Amino acid sequence: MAAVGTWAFSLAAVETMRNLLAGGSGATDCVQQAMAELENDKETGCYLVARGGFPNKAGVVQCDAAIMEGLPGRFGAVAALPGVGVPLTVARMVMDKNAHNMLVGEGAVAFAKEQGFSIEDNSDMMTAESLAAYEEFLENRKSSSKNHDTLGLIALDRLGNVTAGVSTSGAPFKDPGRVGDSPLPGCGLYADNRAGAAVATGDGDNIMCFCPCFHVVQLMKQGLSPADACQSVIQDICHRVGKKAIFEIGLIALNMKGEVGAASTVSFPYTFWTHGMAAAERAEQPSYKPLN
Ligand code: SD4
Repeated sequence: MAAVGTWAFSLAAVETMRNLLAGGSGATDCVQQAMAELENDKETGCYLVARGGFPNKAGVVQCDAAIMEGLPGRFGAVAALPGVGVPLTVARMVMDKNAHNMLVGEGAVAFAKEQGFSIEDNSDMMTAESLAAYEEFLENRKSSSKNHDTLGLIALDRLGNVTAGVSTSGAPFKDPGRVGDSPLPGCGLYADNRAGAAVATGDGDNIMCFCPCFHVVQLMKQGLSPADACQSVIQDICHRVGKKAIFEIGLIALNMKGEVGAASTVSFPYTFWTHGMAAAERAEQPSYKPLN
């Protein structure tokens, strides 16, 4: 059993997953429940997660979220979804109950309503801070926010099932309808019970061009450790784009032995717990230094 999360603020979520895993919960329930607690918390919205996240250019908080199990074909996602404090729960319902795997915008809203969610006013998704940041954006027409957070979680349960989940309000002040890497399979997340799982965070418009999570999981399948797999993918991206064009991307991976690894183009804090540890801990992955 093991659990990991992106960025330092994921510690509470990894602790939640540790408790649930120890109590016998399945990986998907762990990821969903731990994610929901932080998604719905206005305090963590400033990390670009659901309620309290930054709105788009039109002032509306639109969220992307996805969940993938390590069993083949088990994936669900929503994108550009407004008015729901727990977008990953809707993504899970898409996986479990819808004939399709990804719903966006109005279609995602209609499905969420069908499932019993009430679509909240945008004002309930905002905080005083996100409103102030939006007003500043309207004045300057550019974002002063350098935030590239996003909550990515992975859990490995006692039955050997691995699940990855990602939730984000996306790039601050994005165009309405913009979809980032987070809900795209292989880009923001990937899971395979024969190898492990990976999640990504950072500049989604660039990340989605490289399918980095799929790549990490394939390398783990070939025998690389999570750390070496993440490092190899970051190295490959750096070689392809060159030092000047390198963008923000952080990867974290977990294999079926419960080993954890990360790599990133920026200094990247993450949190993890593996069976035998008394509590979840923080770790810091130093930035990868490209040679060319
Ligand atoms: C995205 N990776 O939508 C996410 C969140 C983020 O700047 O970092 N946005 O691109």
